[in-house]
Amino acid sequence: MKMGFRWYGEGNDTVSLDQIRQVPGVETIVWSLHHKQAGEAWSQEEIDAEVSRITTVPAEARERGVTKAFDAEVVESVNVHESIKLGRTVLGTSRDEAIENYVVTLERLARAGVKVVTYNVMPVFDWLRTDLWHPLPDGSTALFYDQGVVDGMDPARIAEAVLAGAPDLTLPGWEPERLAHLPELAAAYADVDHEAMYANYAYFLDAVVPTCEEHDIRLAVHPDDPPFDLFGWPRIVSTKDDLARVLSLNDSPHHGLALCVGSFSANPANDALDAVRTFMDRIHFTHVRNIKHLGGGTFTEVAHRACEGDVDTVGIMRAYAEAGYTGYVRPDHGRHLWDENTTNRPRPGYGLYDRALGIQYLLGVWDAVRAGA
Ligand code: DNO
Ligand code: MN
Repeated sequence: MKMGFRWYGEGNDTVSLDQIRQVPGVETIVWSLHHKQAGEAWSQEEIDAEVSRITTVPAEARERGVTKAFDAEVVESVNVHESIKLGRTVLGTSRDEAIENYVVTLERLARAGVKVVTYNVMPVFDWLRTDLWHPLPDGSTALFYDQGVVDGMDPARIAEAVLAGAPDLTLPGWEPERLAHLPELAAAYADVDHEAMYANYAYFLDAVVPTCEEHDIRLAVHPDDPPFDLFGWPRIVSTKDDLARVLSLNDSPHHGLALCVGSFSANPANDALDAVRTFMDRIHFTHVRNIKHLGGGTFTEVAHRACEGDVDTVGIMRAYAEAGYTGYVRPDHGRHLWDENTTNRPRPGYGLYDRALGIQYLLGVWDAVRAGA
């Protein structure tokens, strides 16, 4: 297993590589070119520059005795253009053009030493929360999902409000640029059901997996977050049956999962530990974090420790350790601690402290099991 830490890049993240270097156990920086739009090909120059930023130990650190560099083996994410999910031309891009650029990007990433590429196939939006700074009783804040708020949400009206300049409504994946396209996307999704989504996804896999095999780079799909349909748009990576079907779309071991146990557990009917055990040999990357159900579909993110929430993070790490898992893991989101939400305002879920604590907890379980305790 290799422990990773997501980093949004120089000037784009409140956390620095030097700070991450002080978190024991981190080997892999999970990165992306966050300015790239879905459907665009990434240039070799930009890829190489970012990889070298991550993998070079600065001179001061070398002088202090740092010998081991981070690797840049995991990318999260190369986003899949809506035309691919819809199986038709949308926003001026055909799916074949978008796929061609995806293939080129994979080849270039492989050339730079990347081993795993994460993505998701959620329609229109990535993960959804209703409060990014929800206060917890201990004074920290966490990402929070209130089903009641979502039930009353009309994306079309939110799009209008955000485009008219209401910044408070901007959630992850709800950037004004994307919301500007909402009417066109909503109309396109009106004709696409779950079956069509699976067929379009299979078409994509057939087109990209041969490149993955040739260049030995593995694809890892992140489950839907939350794992159920939203706003009437079809989600197809939500349940255990979905994961099995997704994997059966293409038998190549280069097509696998970025099993996010926090996202998956947001549906109380899902059993993340069971999914880890079932799909172990196709899990290339995993996010281990905890959430707590509050009833009626509402949940909050909590600390990584198993007893803090409803995800059996101990059982999950033990399952990975017992299987001798050789893939990548990261703590995913954390709470915002010690006033970091008011002082340096990290990206929601991506502060320094709680992810560092989470890593120590996860590695503690891993080390104990591996030591035969
Ligand atoms: C949520 C996060 C996601 C993830 C993307 C992968 O749990 O891990 O934002 O990065 O969905 O494409
Ligand atoms: Mn995740």
